[in-house]
Amino acid sequence: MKKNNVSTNRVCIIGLGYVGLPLAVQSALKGFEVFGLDMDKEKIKKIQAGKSPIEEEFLHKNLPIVKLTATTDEKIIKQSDIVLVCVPTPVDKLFFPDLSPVRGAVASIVRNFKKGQLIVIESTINPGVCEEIVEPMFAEAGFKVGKDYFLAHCPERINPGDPKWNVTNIPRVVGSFDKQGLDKALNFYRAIIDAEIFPMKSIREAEAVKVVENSFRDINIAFVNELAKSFDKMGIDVKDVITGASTKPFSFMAHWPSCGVGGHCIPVDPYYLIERAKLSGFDHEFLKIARKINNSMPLYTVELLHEELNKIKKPLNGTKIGILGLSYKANVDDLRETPALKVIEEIKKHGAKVEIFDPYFPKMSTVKNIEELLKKSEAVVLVTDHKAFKEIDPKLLKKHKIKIIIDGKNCLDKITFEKQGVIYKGIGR
Ligand code: SAJ
Repeated sequence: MKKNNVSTNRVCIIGLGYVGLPLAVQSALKGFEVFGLDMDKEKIKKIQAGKSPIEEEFLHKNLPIVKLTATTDEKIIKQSDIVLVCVPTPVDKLFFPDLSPVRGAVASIVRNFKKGQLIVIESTINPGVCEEIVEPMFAEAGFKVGKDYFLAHCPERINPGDPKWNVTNIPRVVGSFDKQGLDKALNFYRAIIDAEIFPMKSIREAEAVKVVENSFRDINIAFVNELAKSFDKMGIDVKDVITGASTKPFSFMAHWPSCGVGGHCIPVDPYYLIERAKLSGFDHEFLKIARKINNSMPLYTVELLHEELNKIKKPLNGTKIGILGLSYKANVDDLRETPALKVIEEIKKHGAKVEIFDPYFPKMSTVKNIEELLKKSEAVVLVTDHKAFKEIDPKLLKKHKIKIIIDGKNCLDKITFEKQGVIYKGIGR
C-alpha cells in the first residue's frame, strides 16, 4: 500500500462535485480517512445515503461501499492532515475569472487552521493565483508557507462521461512552493492514483499547465469552426476533410466543428490566462480570436436554419422548431456554458415557437420524447449528440413531415436523411 510512505491519512476534500467526489471516493478506496465538505445540504444528504448526485459509473459503483464522512460543517478541516480544494472556477457574464469560490474555500481553511497541513488546490486557476491570492491569505493570518503549512497545486483533469479515463488512472502534474510541500503532494497522489504524477519546477508552472491544455483544445476547435464557415461557402464537407486529414499518422490532431463550445473548462480556462497575462502586459490576441469564433457558433447555427427555411420560403418567425438536446456534450447531464441555451434564445428572438427535448433534462423539456417533439415541429435543430439522437430513424422525420434538420454536431448521416426528403444541413457540411 503506497499509503505507508505518506505521513498522514486524514483527507478533507472541499467541494464534492464532478472533481471532488471521485477524488474523495478514490482516497477512501486507497485507505485514507476521508471527510467531504460541501455547502449543498441536499448533496450531502445524498452522499451520506451512498447515492451519487452525479451521473458517473465510478461513483455509482464505489460510493455505496466506501466510508466517507460528508458534512457542511467546515470545522471538519481542523481534523484533517491533507486538504484538497475542488471548487468551481467560473467566469462572469463579461468572461472575467471568478475566484470567489477559491477564496471562500481558502478562508475556511485559514479559519480552521491546523499546523502542518498539506493544502492542495485542484481547481483550475491561472498562473500566479497560489502566490498572489492563496499564500497571502495564510500570511495575513500569520501562517508561513513551508513552515506552518504546505501549499501545492495539482490541476484536476476529470473528463465527465469518459468511459476510459477517470480519477484512478489519469496522469497528473504537481507543483509547490518548496521541496517538502512537493514531496508531500507527490506522495499523496502516488498513493491514490496508478499513473504518472509529474513534479513541476514550481507552482506557477503547474498552474500554467491546465490553462495551456484547455486553451490548446479551444484554439483547435476554433480552427475547425472557422474552416466550417469557409467550407460552407465553398461547398466542401468539412467533416470529410478532417476525416481525410486524420489518415496522416503524425502531427495532425482531429477536432470537430459544432454549434458551440460548452462545459466548465474549454470555454472558460482561456480567459484565466488572457486576463492574468494582461496584468503582466501581454495581450493574447490569438486566444481571444479563438474564443470569439467559438462564441459565434450558436448564432451561426441559427443563421443556417434561417437560410434553409428561406430557401423553402418559410420564415423563422412563427415556425415550430424542435430542439434536440440541452447538455453541453453527449450523454451527460450538464448545462454549464451549453450552446443549446444560446441557440434557443436566438431562435425565440426571431419569433419561432420552440419545443425542447433532452432525456437528461425531463423537467426542462417541453415534450416527453423524440416522437412527440417531431410531431410538434416543422424543422429540427440537433444541439447535443446524445446516443439516442444519433439513432433517430430518418423515416420518423418523413412521417412527421419535418422539412429541415440542422445537425449542430455533424453526428447524423446526411445521405439517409436526404433520401427521406429531409433537407439536411450540418456545420460545414
Ligand atoms: N467540442 C467541439 N469540438 C471538438 C471537441 C469538443 O465543438 O472537437 C465541444 C463539445 O461539444 C463541448 C465543448 O467543446 O461543448 C467541450 O468539450 P470537451 O470534449 O472538451 O469536454 P469537457 O468540457 O468535458 O472537457 C474535458 C476537459 N477536461 C478537463 O479540463 C480536466 C478537457 O481538458 C478534455 O480535453 C476534454 O474533457 C476531453 O478531451 O474530452
